[in-house]
Amino acid sequence: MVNTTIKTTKSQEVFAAAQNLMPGGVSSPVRAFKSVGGQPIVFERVKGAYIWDVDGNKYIDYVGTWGPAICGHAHPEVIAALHEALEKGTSFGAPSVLENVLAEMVIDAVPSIEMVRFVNSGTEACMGVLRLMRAFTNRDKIIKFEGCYHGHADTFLVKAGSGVATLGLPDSPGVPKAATSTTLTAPFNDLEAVKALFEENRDEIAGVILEPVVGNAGFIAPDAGFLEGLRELTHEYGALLVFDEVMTGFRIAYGGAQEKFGVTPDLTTLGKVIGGGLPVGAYGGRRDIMSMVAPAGPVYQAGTLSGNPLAMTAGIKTLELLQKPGTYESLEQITKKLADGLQQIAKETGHAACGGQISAMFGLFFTSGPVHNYEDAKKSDTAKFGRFHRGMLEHGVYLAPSQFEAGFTSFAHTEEDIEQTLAVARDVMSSL
Ligand code: HOZ
Repeated sequence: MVNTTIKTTKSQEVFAAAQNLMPGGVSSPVRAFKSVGGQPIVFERVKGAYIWDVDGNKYIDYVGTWGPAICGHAHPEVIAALHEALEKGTSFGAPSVLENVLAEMVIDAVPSIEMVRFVNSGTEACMGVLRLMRAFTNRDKIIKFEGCYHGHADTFLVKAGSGVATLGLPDSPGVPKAATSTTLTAPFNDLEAVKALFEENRDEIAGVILEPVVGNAGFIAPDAGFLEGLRELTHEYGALLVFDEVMTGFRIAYGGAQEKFGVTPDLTTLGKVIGGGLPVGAYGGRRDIMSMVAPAGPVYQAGTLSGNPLAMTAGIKTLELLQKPGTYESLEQITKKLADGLQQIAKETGHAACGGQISAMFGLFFTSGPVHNYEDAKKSDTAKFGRFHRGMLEHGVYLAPSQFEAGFTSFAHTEEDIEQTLAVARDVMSSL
């Protein structure tokens, strides 16, 4: 093996205590190791492409705090900007120049966005956009895709990905039937199924929401023509098209998946990268639709900490860093090396596997594939993924603890990090 097996005594002690204090010992279910076995490691600090646990072990990190850390953790320029902003206060609850700056950067970058509303998380962004799409169309039903995750608002907890898929939960107790009776679902990459739903529910569907590149059922790319087809269908049936780019925004390309694939939705949700590691979400889109949001219009949505100066500062600096020439080329190159390498090693060590990558987002399924949707993803050998995850962790590589999550790289990851990761993967896969 490339590295020695780690000791995680302190992590285990802290996590044991946490389980009496917080449900499952975590602040979000995806952080638990329920589907991969073992216990979460407890973090002490993060820097660049690395994390350190409370026992002093160092790991190469491919979770990147679930997406935001595209510049690497605690980038010195982000930290310096935050220090400066901190001196001016932690919360205003009032307009600031910083909001204008980040809003302009988002509007310039993301093709669909003419106006934007800042919130505090991806969940909030999707809740806001849901109300807006219903208000604008005066229709209640929506179409979402199996395995896509749009946060934990009631209406979206139907065949949801991420932690819901990882834990194999049925639709959540506590969600009133009325809240999900308007949620229609289709398999990802299946235009015929979407068309059938539109036919069966004529003039009732407000819009279609999707992750244009799925990250919450593992990494699943859109088939050629799928996004374009959704654009045509939504136009044909008078519905809105909404891209949930919480994961893909500023990651798949500076302008998100909509820039990469040349398909412009009506509305977009953002999060993760635009907060540079602080809590931020946003939704935006066509000016005529966004003008309905209060106080410009009647659609109510609010937030004490929305547009928070620290979060805006981290977001602005992160987007500035991403504008440096060559950033996305090098993210693509390094992530391709990793994703191709993992598939090749799986093949050479006799495992059925498939995967892929776009820019700084990647995945590996333990199934021969191809994986076009959540049903395909579920054919993965999740027990094998659990053993793979454990082996990688024990030798210094931190992957998302679920077969149904995408992996993330950053421009802090070096060729050497990738080579070390692949060397570990070869050893681990050889002994699976
Ligand atoms: N959306 C993320 C995972 N797919 C992470 C957010 C969470 O903690 O659920």
